[in-house]
Amino acid sequence: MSRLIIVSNRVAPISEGGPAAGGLAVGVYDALKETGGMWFGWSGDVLSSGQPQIKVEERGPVTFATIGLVRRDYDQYYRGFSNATLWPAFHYRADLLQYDRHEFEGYCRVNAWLAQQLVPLLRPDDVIWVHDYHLIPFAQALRSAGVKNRIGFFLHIPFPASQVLLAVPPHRALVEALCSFDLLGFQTAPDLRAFCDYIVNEADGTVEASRGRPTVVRAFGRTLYAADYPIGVYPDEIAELAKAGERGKPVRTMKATLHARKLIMSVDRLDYSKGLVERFRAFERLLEQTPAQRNKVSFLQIAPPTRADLHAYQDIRLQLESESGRINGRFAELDWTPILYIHRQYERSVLAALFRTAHVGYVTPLRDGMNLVAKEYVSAQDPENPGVLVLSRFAGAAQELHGALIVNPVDIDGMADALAAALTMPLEERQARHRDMIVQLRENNVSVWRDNFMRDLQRSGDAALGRGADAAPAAAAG
Ligand code: ADQ
Repeated sequence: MSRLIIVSNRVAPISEGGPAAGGLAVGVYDALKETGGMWFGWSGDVLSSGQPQIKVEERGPVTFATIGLVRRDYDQYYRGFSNATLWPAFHYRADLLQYDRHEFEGYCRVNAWLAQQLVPLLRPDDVIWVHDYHLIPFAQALRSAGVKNRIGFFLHIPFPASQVLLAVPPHRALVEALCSFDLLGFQTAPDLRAFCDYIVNEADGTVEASRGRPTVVRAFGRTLYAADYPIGVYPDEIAELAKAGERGKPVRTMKATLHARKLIMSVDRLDYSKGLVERFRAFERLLEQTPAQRNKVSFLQIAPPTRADLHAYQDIRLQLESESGRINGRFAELDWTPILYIHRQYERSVLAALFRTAHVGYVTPLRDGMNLVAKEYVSAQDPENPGVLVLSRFAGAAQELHGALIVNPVDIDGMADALAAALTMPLEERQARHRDMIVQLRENNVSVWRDNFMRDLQRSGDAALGRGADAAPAAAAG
């Protein structure tokens, strides 16, 4: 069997059950620890002087190969083009997009440099799986260095509609770079459609979709495959963790604080794409419009800050602190604080146990590639007495979790209505909705996600060799 090489911007070795803020780290590590292989990428260190050196470490079945970045590379590649240009644009926030040509050059330069670091570690039959928007030019860079291996790419965030992508000045160079991969994976069918739309209408390419098979894309002189592979979780493992944590200290403390009140719970990285301000306001609207819920429900928002050196992230943090203070000031009583807003990270086991305690999982991003929290919340529930998921239609997870109450995250009244409905939903309906979603989560767990992608990537070399549609591999998930 070929060795699997995972490449992602950040390599985050995570301990079993330990804290891991970031869906990519959770999904990728769960997938890699089963098959074994190598995980290559940035160590997270930023060097103020000296030349970064690659560090190779074996941990069980996984080899971690990591390297630091010098300050200028960090600023241009990571902080600049990846997170101030691509992240907002791909989350439909063209208003927050900043563009600097030097940063784009830095982004391409770092991709080429990282590819050069990887080349000596590669064997001829390795299969390379590159992850996410930081590394769009990575296959192009490997090809320039003479690498002939199969290379796939999975985009964890949404792929935007063409009219939004056109706002990123080097959009054509980016899509051309994507076409150097042998297989492109997207989270959902709408993301795949948006990519195909660009290929046909902006890049003079063609796409050949056939039911149950990856789409064959011909553009920029290459033939490749593209499909949707919704990332999953291991629902039964999460349920076990949640059950085991039920009598643990964090849950006991939480229950003591609640005094039999109901709990609405959200967990996110602190990011403007997660719709936190609108979510706080919808909770306020619930208390405003439904006086019976006052002092009967608390809202726990866990949101550890990320990318704190970017202005947009400092702004959202200030805005949320002001909103939670304002709403608490308006409704709090001596024995009740409506919003508990916490900045720290928790261990996965603690989060799972808290999810099980929560009557409502409140997951309302403005845009999200998938959103694993929605899947983790459902997995952690007690099937005999499950909570209700309130889920944004703009989270990729909404394509699969039809048992959730689906909301538009900018419709404050609509979200307040959904919260009220979730808090009073009869047991039978909660059980039926939960059953429906858990079946879906089991059918499409992380192993299925990885296996479907790997199966199609193994066969995708046929596309690179120009054998075209007849050689298209079997169906992708979802
Ligand atoms: P993220 O934007 O990071 O991931 P998400 O999918 O919700 O979003 O993953 C967050 C993960 O980090 C979850 O597993 C969650 O439990 C964990 N986490 C969050 N806050 C935490 C805290 N305070 N303590 C401990 N753990 C915490 C990106 C895309 C998503 C996509 C994933 C995976 O933006 O759309 O679902 O990749 O593909």
